[in-house]
Amino acid sequence: MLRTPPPFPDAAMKLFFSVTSPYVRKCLAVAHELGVDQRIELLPSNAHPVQRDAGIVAVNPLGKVPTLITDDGSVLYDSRVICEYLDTTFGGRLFPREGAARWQALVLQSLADGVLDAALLVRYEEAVRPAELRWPAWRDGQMDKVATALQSLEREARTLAGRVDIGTLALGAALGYLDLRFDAWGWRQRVPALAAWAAGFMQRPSMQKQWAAPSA
Ligand SMILES: N[C@@H](CCC(=O)N[C@@H](CS)C(=O)NCC(=O)O)C(=O)O
Repeated sequence: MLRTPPPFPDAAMKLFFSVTSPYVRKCLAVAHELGVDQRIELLPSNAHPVQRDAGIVAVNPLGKVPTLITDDGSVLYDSRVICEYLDTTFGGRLFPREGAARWQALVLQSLADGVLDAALLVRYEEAVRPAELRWPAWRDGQMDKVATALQSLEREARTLAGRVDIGTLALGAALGYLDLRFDAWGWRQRVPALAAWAAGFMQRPSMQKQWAAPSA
């Protein structure tokens, strides 16, 4: 009898997945750069800060995506740990091993993740929090974090040229999320030098690829 082939040939790792999560996208972009994204089975999930996903909580008490189950059954989170695990396991150089390049890449990842943290809080404020409980000044403070982070990157945009590391991949994921959720905010008009860098970087296959989990 013929068997239906598995949707992810040679899949050994499993990733709790959300199509819109920028942190998941960062991990999958790293996996793609390493040539192993097809080895990761994507598990449909519904991470949510209020209606929590029991399936994720069962393995990651924070209930967040991304959460990775490795081929030996270890559970890894958050996105920074997963990205470093993938790079180490599959012989990458996306995390420079030492010297100034290492700290430059890690700080850029922290800055890009900080943009995401602030943007996601705004997203939850607008999409999850009941209207009567919203606090516009708090939302504005979060968006100001995004703005000051991008202004800092604008001043340093020339240092991004030619780099493909965990910092620039995290930044690509962050800018992609601004496109997805905050298009009207117009980040490109605010930071033209960063936008010029992104116009090239976002053409990378790891930035262009769209992943989807099999339907449940
Ligand atoms: N620092 C974490 C952030 C992950 C995160 O906040 N993921 C969101 C989805 S984009 C989530 O799972 N939210 C559910 C929750 O806050 O409980 C990482 O880098 O992985």
